[in-house]
Amino acid sequence: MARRPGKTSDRLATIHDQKLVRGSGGELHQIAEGDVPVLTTAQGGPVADDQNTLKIGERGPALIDDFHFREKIFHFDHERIPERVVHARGYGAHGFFETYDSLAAYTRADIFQRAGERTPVFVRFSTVAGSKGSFDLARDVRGFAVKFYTKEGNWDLVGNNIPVFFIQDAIKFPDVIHSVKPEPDRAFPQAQSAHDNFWDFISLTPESMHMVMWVMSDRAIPRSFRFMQGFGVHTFRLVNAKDESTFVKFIWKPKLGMQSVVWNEAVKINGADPDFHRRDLWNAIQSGDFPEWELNLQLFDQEFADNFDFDVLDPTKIIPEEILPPVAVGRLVLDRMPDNFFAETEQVAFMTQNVPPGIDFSNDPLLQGRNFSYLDTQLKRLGGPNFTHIPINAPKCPFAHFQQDGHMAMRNPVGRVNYQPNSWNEGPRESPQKGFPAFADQVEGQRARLRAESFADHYSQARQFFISQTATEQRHIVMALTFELSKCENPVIRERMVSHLLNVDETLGAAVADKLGIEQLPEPADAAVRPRDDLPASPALSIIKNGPDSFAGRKVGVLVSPGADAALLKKLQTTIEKEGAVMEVVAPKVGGVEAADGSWVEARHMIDGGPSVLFDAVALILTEEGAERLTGEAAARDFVADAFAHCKFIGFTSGAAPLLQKAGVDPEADEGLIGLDNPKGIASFIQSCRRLRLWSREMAVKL
Ligand code: HDD
Repeated sequence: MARRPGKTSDRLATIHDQKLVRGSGGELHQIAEGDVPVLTTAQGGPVADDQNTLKIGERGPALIDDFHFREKIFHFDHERIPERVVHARGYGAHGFFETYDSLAAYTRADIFQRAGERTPVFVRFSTVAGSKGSFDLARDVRGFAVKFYTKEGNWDLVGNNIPVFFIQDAIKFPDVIHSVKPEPDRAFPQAQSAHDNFWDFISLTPESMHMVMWVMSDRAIPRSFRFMQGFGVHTFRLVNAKDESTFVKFIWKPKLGMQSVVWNEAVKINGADPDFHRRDLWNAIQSGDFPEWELNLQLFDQEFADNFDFDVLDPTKIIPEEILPPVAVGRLVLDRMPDNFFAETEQVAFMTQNVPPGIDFSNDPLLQGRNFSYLDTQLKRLGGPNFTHIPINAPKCPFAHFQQDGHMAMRNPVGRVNYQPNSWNEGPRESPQKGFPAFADQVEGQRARLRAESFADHYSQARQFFISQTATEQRHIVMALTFELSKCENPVIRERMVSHLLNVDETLGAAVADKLGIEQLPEPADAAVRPRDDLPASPALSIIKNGPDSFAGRKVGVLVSPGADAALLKKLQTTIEKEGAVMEVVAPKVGGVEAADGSWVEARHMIDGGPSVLFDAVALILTEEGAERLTGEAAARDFVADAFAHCKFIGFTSGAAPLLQKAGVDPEADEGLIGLDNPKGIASFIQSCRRLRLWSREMAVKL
């Protein structure tokens, strides 16, 4: 029955007299004097009753002079702002960048002048295609945008976790994005590139082939933001105090090493925990396990650029690390979550054109187009030209200008003068010494809409990427392409894609064609430049070849049953934590289980809510009776079967045998199944976990 309060004035008197406050469910709590601030309107007026609109009598009608109601609903109605047209789903954190050594020889940028200098940063990670409410484990590029609040203004390095891009010229950006987003008539699929429009555009855009290799690789399904690289993509310039320029590419390398999940796992994670990446970053930072990346620079001069196989202005090309080794120049540490998601992560405005003196652009046509787009989009998204007044976007150094007025102006020039030059000797003046000079590049040429011939080779580096992968990673690329193209209804698109893949690598093209049931291989696509097959493999491009050899930052899920061995569990936990990893207990019921010694084992998850896809490795600490009982639960069988199929290391007590058997897992199947009963069991389990996955199992499980 609905609550029927008495006369409002009576009820409030009661609340005030007794120092009571209403909880969100309407319940009353006693409070100490001065504990709770009075609820007010946005105008600051104290609110007497926030539970009932103003009415005539008890049963209405409602009255329009209820200004509190009107203001509250008005504000609620306008809570949403347009989501980002790309990279809508993202998650941010605060931290700092620490410069290792002075880079004064290369750049005059203040941030790089002093060893040990710390600069505050805000970083936002994102997916590209999905809307704000989409799931984290979509196969997609991840944004890696860093705002450095330097002493010379904000520097935004707006990068991705992939060092190349789909297109060479910014004019094609709306097309590539339209093609990947939900198709306009049916408004699906959400956060997926597996549909006709995307592959239609891609197969008609050969310059995207290198990027396609990366997006179909495991890079596009990272295990965590903490385990992925970041890239500035374009060639930029560093400019020193003598106005000498050095070209530079920016690369972020995670201290915890790279790691990805497998596709079957990604699909299940999206169901089990759509916020998997957010939660991971939140948990890591809140528990003091601060993620770190090193900023690496690839520095080169004009002579290197002239002699390199490809055009350094072409954003579909990399410079292999083996040719130009990156140099670590500083570290990025994320150590604080925002206080409020909307105020900071949602309202943060990254812009490629935000560079301090000493960092400058190249003529990469993608970068030049971006330098227009990012400012433009903020006007739409944040509603006016004063988005730099929002604290997350405001510089943290002193600033002074004559920009004034406009929507939501928080700061306006003080005094009489709002222009310069002026004869009142007021206000800021430009400084040729300190200001951003723009590098004095010599340019000449005819005005034309042209694509440089030096941008014409679309396949050679795609091939180099493919041959640099381990057999496991190559298999994942074949499976990803097969899955994605299988979702295309139009067979012409599939064949057209295969014709490109044949130019990348014949075995790749043939393998995908075979899985797609294409019996007659198409001719390789026409290529403006003959694809090269002499580029050597670049081991730096493989995730698996560059494993961290550490289990730090990872997570073990331990399935327990009533009567579990508490001492063994404790020892396992201590060993896992010593490794810098985390253990979470999964139990048949909410709450936990009583161990054999009568102690209570607290569980973080109940089996249905804690599938093994949420963990990097699993352990089964079960009694035989407990395992028998779990054989009847699909979630428990899947816990084991999935962990095995996803090539995870599985530690188990002998009591777990019935569950292993029911899940179709032979405890002797391979070295990834490790008995925990023997004295060295736990040590050897953790040692194995450092390999992250037992990839040799994959052929046996044929995921
Ligand atoms: Fe972009 C957002 C990265 C090409 C236009 N982009 C955006 C974000 C990232 C990137 C990480 C999210 C920033 C955030 O977290 O708020 N974009 C890239 C990279 C590219 C790239 C690495 C190629 C090397 N982008 C690109 C082009 C254009 C844009 C060619 C347009 C010509 N990007 C935008 C945008 C967005 C954006 C429309 C949407 C929201 C925003 O800017 O603030 O302006």
